[in-house]
Amino acid sequence: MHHWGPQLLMGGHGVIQRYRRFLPVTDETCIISLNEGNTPLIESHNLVDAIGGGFRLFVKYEGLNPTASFKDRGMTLAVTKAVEKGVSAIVCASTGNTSASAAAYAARAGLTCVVLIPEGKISYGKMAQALIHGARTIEVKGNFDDALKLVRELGLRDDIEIVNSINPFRIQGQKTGAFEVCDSLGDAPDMHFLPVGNAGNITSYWMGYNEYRDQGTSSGLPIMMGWQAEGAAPIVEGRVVERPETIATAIRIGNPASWKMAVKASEESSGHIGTVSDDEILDAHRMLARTEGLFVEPASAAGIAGIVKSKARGKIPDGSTVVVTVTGHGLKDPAIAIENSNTKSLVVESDIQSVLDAIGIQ
Ligand code: AN7
Repeated sequence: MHHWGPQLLMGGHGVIQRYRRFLPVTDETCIISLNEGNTPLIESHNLVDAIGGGFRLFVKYEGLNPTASFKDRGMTLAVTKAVEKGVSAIVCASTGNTSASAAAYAARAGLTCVVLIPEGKISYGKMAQALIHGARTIEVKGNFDDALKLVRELGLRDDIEIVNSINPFRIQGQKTGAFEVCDSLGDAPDMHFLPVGNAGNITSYWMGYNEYRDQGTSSGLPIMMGWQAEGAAPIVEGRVVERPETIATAIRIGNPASWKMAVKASEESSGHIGTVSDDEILDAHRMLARTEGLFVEPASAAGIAGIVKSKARGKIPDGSTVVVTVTGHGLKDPAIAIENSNTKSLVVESDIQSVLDAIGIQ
């Protein structure tokens, strides 16, 4: 029998409902959800074969969240808690996905949303999302790190809540990604690959894997393998990067907020945070689309590029179970996809012979 109570109608079947015993909510909490999470974990034989075989690979396809990135897992909790606290507005700095998610959840909750984005440096799809959901969209003449500094100042006010991952509820919500991986596989994987920008997600996964292990739901912990773009690799270089540059605009970040936590995850798990070049990112972007039919945005392909690199260096032991989180959908950035496809559409006259000629068959 269904109970269409107000909480279920608002809360749906998102990650807070499913993992509420691990999250800071009560029976009274009004959950703001768009039914995020429960994304597919897709075994990818073709890609493994293409890079030399020897291990099992599962792709956590986070582009299938409501706003087409993993950010929704943390945003449902951050906005739920902002409403509980009684603020009227939320604010974030973003390379595009956090702002898209914040804008959507704020609309759902009836809150004002302010987003600060680096001028000219977020993809077209993400800009569309901020605008269509009615966020007050401010392009800052600077990069993400400059925008986050401004947001920290705005957050000092009582009436406005920061929903960047410096808000601990974001990390709490995002840890559900690790829970879902363990629930799907029946245990934790041996290795977990993912891109690293502001370093919130690697922090979240490590927290989630640890909580499941500590309460006995899973038996072990994965080796955490994080990947930064070569031109935006502060954690790898051990210094703030003043002018980060990469084609993967989502991870164009020079001073990550969760820097220390990312290093902790890497060290405690005997893992690694490394770099991949823009060319390696683009190759991985195309390879995943061609071999598996999975379309992701360039930043998400950084984790795939990390797998290719690690395999080539003999860092993935034979027989390993490997998971990679691909963080955002390919349609976020169609311009790059068209450029990176290395192919063109053909324009022909509207007759069968022209079409046959174009296809190259008689
Ligand atoms: C597709 O939206 O920082 O290391 O402001 O959009 O948790 O920051 C996005 C980051 C990876 C990096 N993949 O995750 C933002 C933002 C995609 C992303 C990352 C982001 P974190």
